[in-house]
Amino acid sequence: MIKLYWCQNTRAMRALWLLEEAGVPYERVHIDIRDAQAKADPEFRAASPLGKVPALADGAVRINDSGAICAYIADAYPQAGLAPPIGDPQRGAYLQWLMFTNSNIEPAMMEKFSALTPNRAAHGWGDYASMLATLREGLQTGPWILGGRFCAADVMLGSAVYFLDMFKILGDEPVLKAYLERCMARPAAQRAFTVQA
Ligand SMILES: N[C@@H](CCC(=O)N[C@@H](CS)C(=O)NCC(=O)O)C(=O)O
Repeated sequence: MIKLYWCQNTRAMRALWLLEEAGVPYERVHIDIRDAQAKADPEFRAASPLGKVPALADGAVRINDSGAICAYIADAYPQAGLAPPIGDPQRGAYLQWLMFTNSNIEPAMMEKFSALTPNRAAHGWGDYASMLATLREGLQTGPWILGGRFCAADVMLGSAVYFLDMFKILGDEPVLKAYLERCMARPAAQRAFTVQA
């Protein structure tokens, strides 16, 4: 059975949300990321050498990146319909948006927090404003990033928008706020975001 190393109010919510969407059995293992002893647990470190959550163990498989974990779960359980299969015309757009959170939103968010001067040409993520504009444009049609079909990329993007909103750096973004509301209204998201250690 899948073992998910998790801590509340962290990026681990993404993996938990996707497991809930998939409706597959899993074991949730709480790792308090503020507790050095808990993070030193050898089984946890085998799955997460950096000592970060989420991390996943499934048989011999070990993954420690939320995007990779979401990709793995969506592909491992095709019956849940959370990823367009290889050969599907939407597979390319799916992969692009699945990666967008960790490759664009996260670094742009950290740049914003650190008040760094963006260098659009040198930085792979452009800058905060162009990242937001790209996401807004992608969600213009909606309701989900691939249109009518909810997928694992929505879990990655929805949880990222959740953090932007929580950190009060989202700004006046009606399209993104409406998307966030749709995401949070999903029963699987509610379960994942409210569960306690
Ligand atoms: N790129 C990783 C980032 C994971 C990450 O930064 N997790 C934070 C919590 S949100 C963490 O575990 N921090 C604890 C630490 O670094 O000690 C992912 O998306 O999974």
